Amino acid sequence: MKIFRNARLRKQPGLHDILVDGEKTVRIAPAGRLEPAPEERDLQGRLVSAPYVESHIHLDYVYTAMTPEEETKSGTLFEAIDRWADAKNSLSKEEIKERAMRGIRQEMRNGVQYIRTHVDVTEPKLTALKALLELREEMKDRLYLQLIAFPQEGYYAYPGGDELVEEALRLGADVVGGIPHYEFTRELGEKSVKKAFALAEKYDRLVDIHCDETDDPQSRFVECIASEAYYTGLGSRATASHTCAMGSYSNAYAFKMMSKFKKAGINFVSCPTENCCLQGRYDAYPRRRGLTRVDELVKAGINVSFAQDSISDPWYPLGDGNLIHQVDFGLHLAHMMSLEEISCGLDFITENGARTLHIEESYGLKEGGPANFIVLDAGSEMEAIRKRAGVLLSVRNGEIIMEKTPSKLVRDI
Ligand code: 17E
Ligand code: FE2
Repeated sequence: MKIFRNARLRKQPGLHDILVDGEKTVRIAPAGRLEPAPEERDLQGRLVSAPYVESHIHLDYVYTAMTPEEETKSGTLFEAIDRWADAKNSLSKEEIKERAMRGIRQEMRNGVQYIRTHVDVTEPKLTALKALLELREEMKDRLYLQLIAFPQEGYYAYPGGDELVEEALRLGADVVGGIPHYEFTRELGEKSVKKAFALAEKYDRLVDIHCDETDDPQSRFVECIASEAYYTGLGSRATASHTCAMGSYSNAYAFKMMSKFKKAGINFVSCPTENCCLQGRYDAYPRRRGLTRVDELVKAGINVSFAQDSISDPWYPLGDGNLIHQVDFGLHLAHMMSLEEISCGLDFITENGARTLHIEESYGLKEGGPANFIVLDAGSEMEAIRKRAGVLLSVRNGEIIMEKTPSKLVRDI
């Protein structure tokens, strides 16, 4: 038995004590009411949250940012995809595992315990997928890792892409991916979305599609995802990632679609730092922000999570796996600055992400649930977001798997 005392819980007044027995959270009581336990720890009023959920990253790409001669010059998505196409065929499984593990460690040091990663399967040997399947198994006690069979170069734009996605599902990928805006035509993009949903039905998997990652307001594959999710009944098992073009749609079209999204029950993932850097590249001023309509989706009651997308790859040279930065950027770029919106900011990287991953049942800090939680270096949600607070402690199945000391002012002004 262990007690973590004086925790500030999200969205609840006062302080609480958390009693852990083995791998489970057995009681959460107002502070001071629980009998002493053999192991105790005073959290001193710090904010406790369910662990962070990384709902969109490319772990096979991390730490591949190019040398200066090779770096992506235009800053656009399409140049980065071309660069990656040149580089990827010579990578070994061991090298991918080593980099992906560095990415995982970086994220876990910042409070992440659940990751959904895209894995590029447009490579004939499926080397990256095999690397990530091994890591999923090796890490399973410490990390929940979900793998997306993601055809970076398309189902059809890459010859045999559709068959490689299916082979990846047979090998054990959890989620079907796609990239309709990269196919040659609207028709082929539509066909790829239909294929993704057909595969999800055939293999009983989730769907998460890179969708409309462009400023082009003509890119409307999000309607195909909503329609397929609705008519197949896959609903909340489906996710549209990026949907940047929604920031450029007319209000009339966006308004029509909001009710369709709601009916279909699909999830959205926005990657604030990545989207604002990759988009707007063909604009002079005024320059678009590149994000989907986060505030409007949230107001319409549609699930949105924020995610990292890249750590140092041809798409984006920065990124540190600390998801509170995505909340900070996302709230700013989406104009979500009311006290209520800021206080709910952590939802984007916790419970909203868990809904997207379809893990709500086992997720969250609750009596009878797994003892998985993190402790932030802040006394409230508002303070956590304002200071972009770090994570000091990560507890998984009752064990402390990561611990940091708070940063300390050694000499004041
Ligand atoms: N691939 C893609 O299509 N879009 C991205 N933002 C990244 C990889 C990082
Ligand atoms: Fe992505």
